[in-house]
Amino acid sequence: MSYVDEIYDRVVKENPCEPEFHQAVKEVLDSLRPVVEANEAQYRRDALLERLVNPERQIKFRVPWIDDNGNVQVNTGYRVQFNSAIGPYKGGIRLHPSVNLGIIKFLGFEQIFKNSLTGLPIGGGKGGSDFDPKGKSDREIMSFCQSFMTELCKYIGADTDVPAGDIGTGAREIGYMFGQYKRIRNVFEGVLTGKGLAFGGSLARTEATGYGLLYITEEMLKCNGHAIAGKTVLVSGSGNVAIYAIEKAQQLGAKVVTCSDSTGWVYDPEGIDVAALKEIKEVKRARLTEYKSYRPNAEYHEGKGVWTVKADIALPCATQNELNLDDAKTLVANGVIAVCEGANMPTTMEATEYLQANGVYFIPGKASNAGGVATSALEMSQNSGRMGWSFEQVDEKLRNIMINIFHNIDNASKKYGMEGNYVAGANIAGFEKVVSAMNAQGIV
Ligand code: NDP
Ligand code: 2IT
Repeated sequence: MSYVDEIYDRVVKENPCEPEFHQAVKEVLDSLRPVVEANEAQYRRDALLERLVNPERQIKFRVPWIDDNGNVQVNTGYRVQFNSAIGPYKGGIRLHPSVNLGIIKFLGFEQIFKNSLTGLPIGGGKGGSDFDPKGKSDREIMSFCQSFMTELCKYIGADTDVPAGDIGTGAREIGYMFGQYKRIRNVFEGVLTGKGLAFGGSLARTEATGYGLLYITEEMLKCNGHAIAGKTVLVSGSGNVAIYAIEKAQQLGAKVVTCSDSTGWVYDPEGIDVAALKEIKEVKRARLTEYKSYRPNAEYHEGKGVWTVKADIALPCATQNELNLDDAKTLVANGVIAVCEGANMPTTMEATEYLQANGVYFIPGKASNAGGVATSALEMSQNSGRMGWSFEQVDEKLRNIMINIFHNIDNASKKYGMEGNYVAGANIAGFEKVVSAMNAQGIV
């Protein structure tokens, strides 16, 4: 049996009931076959793949907090410190009832390669909790965040592990966590990114993931002879990534006609009203059902349906496995030319293969949503240097990073005879830097 297959089988056996982690590992290992085969004897001797798929450390802890009725609630917290070969662990904190160890491991594993692709010195990690922020008061959110950080602060630090936002964790949660870290550890340092601008946050971090997604999409289309201006775009989700993806797509001259949340989706044939979306989601923290009161000509539908609308480009920006084989078939039948992932692993493996087999340009999240973590690394640099850059400076760096990522993954796909396969290109290019650092640092 090949080394790659052996390792995949072991991952499935040794990490039962973690299907998302298996999926993320399978996608990466399948892409790495040509590289692994060319170096098999050395990689086997050094147990390189065994070390790659085993987190350096994983922490699981109790998070007790008091709700507004005076009752104690208990959630589970996680931090998986996956790989520090090229820098301190870096990755977000997800707060969602679906969180479990397997989800955090899939995200942490993806983060290793994503962070490598940014070209900046950051290792891979991820954390989170099964806490559900929906419907909680500010006081309850603070109570949870403080308790979560009371334990997490023992394991993180500006040069050790730097968490950030993800689903359910935005500026409010990062603020409460930062305050508690500072109080307990008595250090004011860049231990979290996505901070408020008044206490070390970076301009353009809020926009970075969505903007970065559009910068790489634009570059990829340009290099394949297409323009983004005039295209019709489907976006799913209506959170941080989706909102700023829509905003930048519109600035680049595209028309975005959909967005969604976990209860329903909107079709606005005149183009999504971003100001309305920001007010509904960022200010009121309300549901998308409210969108119709701002835009009477828009349609609101319960359930899932974004991918049924005819368009040129699809940008899944909500959550994992939200675009399946049936959706991929509908998109292809409707003439979509590109799918670029804003979320982490939103496209199932079968759907990805179908899209690629039908000539759809496909950029995987670890490349196309890397603008968020890249800008987090820029926030870390500004914090270490005790300075701040302008919005334009950060945005320009972000744009250059995304353009570099595209050429890096494009070149890697060509180098291994898989031109245009950006999944293989991203996995290989991300892996090469990590593996060279791991080799240089010996067996650790
Ligand atoms: P937010 O919490 O801001 O928004 C998430 C959006 O996705 C909401 O509209 C939410 O709807 C929807 N959603 C979440 N879970 C589900 C689900 N199970 N089913 C259907 N809809 C769902 O998160 P972000 O925008 O920050 O994150 C979105 C994706 O992007 C995630 O995959 C995240 O890992 C990834 N990502 C985020 C980065 C960042 O910088 N924030 C960077 C790189 C990747 P509802 O509100 O109803 O739950
Ligand atoms: O998935 C991701 O890359 C993020 N949620 C952002 C991580 C970060 O450290 O900014």
